[in-house]
Amino acid sequence: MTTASTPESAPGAARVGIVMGSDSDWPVMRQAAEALTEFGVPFEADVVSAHRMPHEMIEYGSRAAGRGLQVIIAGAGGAAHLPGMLASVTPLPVIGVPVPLKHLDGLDSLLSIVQMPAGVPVATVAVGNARNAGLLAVRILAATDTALRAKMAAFQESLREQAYAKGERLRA
Ligand code: RP5
Repeated sequence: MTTASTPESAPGAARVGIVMGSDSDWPVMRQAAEALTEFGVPFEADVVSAHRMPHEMIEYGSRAAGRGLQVIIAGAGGAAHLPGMLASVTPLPVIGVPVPLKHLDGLDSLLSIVQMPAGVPVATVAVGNARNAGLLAVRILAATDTALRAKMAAFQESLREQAYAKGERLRA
């Protein structure tokens, strides 16, 4: 089901599944793929629409853990039911990305994803911030992956150095 405009995968068996309701979400969702690529985390990317392909969506979520995926990143816009529905059929952590559409600035997407009932969590990032979804997936994996944790610590140090450099430019 991979679309022409999405990468099929990064090298290695996918640890993270990136899914989205439409290939029109890809310009936002590709930021998650880029973050995972930076950390060398293998992923797969696909279109799995909750409303247009409900049976495939349930199959994707039901089979994800058994196929070796460890985290799912799901993005959708508008009536964004994909992350929540996946979370209801998989024991894996699901990170939701509210994709902003033409109307309502993504508030509809955000509320559709974040307002989950108790017992079925979706870790929701800011509207359009798929990069943070990728970074959060890295952190989840890093909890049991010391090499990845070291990479994340180095990345965080680079953020600190960048912040210092900005301050130095102001003081100069
Ligand atoms: C949602 O509808 C998708 O996730 C996308 O954000 C939005 C529009 O989809 P297209 O009409 O562009 O395919 O389900």
